[in-house]
Amino acid sequence: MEEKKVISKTKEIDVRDLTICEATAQMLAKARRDGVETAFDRAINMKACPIGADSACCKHCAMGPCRLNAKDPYSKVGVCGATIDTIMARNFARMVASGAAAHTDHGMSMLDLFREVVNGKIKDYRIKDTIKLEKVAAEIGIETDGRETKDIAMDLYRELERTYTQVEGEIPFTKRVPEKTLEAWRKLGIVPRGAMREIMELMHRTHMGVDQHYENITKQCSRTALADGWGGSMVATEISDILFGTPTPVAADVNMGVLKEDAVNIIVHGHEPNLFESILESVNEPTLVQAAKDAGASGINLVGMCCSGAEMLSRHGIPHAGNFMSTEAVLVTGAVDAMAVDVQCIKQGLAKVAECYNTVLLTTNPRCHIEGAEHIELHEHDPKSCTDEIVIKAIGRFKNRTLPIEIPKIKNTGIHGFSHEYINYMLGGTFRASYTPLNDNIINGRIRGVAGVVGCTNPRVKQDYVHVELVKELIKNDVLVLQTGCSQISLAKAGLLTPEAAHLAGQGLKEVCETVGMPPVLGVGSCVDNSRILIAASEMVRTGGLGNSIADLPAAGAAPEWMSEKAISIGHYFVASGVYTVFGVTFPIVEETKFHKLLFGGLEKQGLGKWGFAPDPIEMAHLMIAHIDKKRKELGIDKARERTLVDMADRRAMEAA
Ligand code: BF8
Ligand code: SF4
Repeated sequence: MEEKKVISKTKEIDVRDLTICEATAQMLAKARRDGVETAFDRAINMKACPIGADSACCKHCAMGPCRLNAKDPYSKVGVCGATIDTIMARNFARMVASGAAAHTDHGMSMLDLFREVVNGKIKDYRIKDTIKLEKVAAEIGIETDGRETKDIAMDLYRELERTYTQVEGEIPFTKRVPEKTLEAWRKLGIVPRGAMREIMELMHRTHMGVDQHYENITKQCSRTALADGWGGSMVATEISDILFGTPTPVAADVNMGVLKEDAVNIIVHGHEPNLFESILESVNEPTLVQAAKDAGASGINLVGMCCSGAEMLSRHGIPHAGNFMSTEAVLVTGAVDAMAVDVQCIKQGLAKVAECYNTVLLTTNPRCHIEGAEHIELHEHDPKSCTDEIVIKAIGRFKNRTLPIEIPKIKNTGIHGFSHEYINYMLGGTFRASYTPLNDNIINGRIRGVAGVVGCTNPRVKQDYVHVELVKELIKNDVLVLQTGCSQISLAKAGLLTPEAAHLAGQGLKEVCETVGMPPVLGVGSCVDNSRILIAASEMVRTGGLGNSIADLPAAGAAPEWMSEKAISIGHYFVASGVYTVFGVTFPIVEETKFHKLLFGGLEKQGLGKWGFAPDPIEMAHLMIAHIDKKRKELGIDKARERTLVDMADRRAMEAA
């Protein structure tokens, strides 16, 4: 009885109130007709716990769990005496620890693979980008002149391993951090030693009865988050580029219309590029292509989702079917013959939906098994045995398709793959690749500032809506937007990752986009590729004219529809790097507490950035723009913008006359 009531309540809500993604809405409507439940339904039926939402509870020991009163936060303490600030800081720190662990473990897997490729034990992958290999090696002080690639690569491996295992000292990529930023970290004692050590220490300090000063906990929190951004995530990005190629702009299709009714459709969803790279070889294997044809298919159609999808989109122009909140909906098409997953952001609910539509759901990574899904492990020494098997299973499912298929006929073409190297080249030209033109256009005011808009989609808000409205408002106000992860896919579906979208930008940004032929919104890749934004920010500081630290830049960040602990870790490493970072949806904190004041203001006074929160996209945009304007004023370049915009208006008026 209870269950019936619950389902009818879900049905009252129009699918168009759940998402602005037309394809997802169409599939949610079909799911309802088919009696299939998704995370959207569960989010409606499961009210978020209000105490947890405020982070006002603790279950770190068996004297509790303890609940404090968010309305009167200082009226109570936990059984051990822990205050609201201690409890919130510990909870927040553990989100950072988990998010940082996810990125750094992913990075370490890439580094393991790199080592085995370099020493010749793995033969299915190879070093694809030797130029990048040498560049990264040189940047962290490895001699490259006249040396064999293999020797440079082995030294690079040994050096980068310190990112994880080093117990004392500073992680290698701190060499990329602008001096003044690094100085602030050193003063605060938050330069990461090694990720393993930082995460371990953070878990220790948040244990019952250890660190009970929110400021001290926050320090270790920053140190751990920095070990993610300038450590694990950066290693994942750089090693993936070295092994699989550095992205350059490529036109590619996004949305569910990339599925083909007459082909064997395989989706890869997850985060590590190795599974996807190998399956790309498998789907081109002549014997497997023939097997698909023998089964009556026109061919094999490989598409991506979420972050591994975003990496393949950037590197190879592989089509992308959608972001996090579309992973169940895409199965409702009935057209997906197999979905192969590895790690992170893989909803357990996929197993049930896959079962309803006879889709083969396969896990491939030893870290991630799902009850009800078949596990075929990917061994990097012989990856093809796993990926060939996935293709064979998909062909088998194609042959036995019995259910009707409905594929939303929506496809959006956009340009993806703006690595930090390419941004450099695009703006500076082949012979004088540099960030100078970007800085010049910021200084003269055509570009007001730069924003990173990143992160998840979350069924607690209308899918894609906050991302799209936020980005539109930013570019309208001449803010150049860099994007990663699920957010990039939201905007790609909205058609903003095209040079033509320049007409939505303000006059100044529009002029720059039209001159260079670039979109006002640049897709830079997956979530670990947020490290590219850090590198771009450092380059901007180094190029000159925009201050001495990342905190001086007219820049801001946002994750408007975030949901994961990884997003919190990313948010915090941006904040610790000096960036004003605004989150939407909800924030795990009680406002006006000491911990809240520290995150939302105190850290900035220490030379770092600060957190912000606004669920409304327009309000969020204007918080970011106000910050950018404040930075322009501090840099003394606020007047230049007014002059430039007046100049442009004059010129336009003259042209029109
Ligand atoms: O790392 S944006 S929903 S897929 S956590 Fe996950 Fe969020 Fe998507 Fe990639 Ni990032
Ligand atoms: Fe309660 Fe303290 Fe135990 Fe947390 S650590 S559950 S606040 S007694």
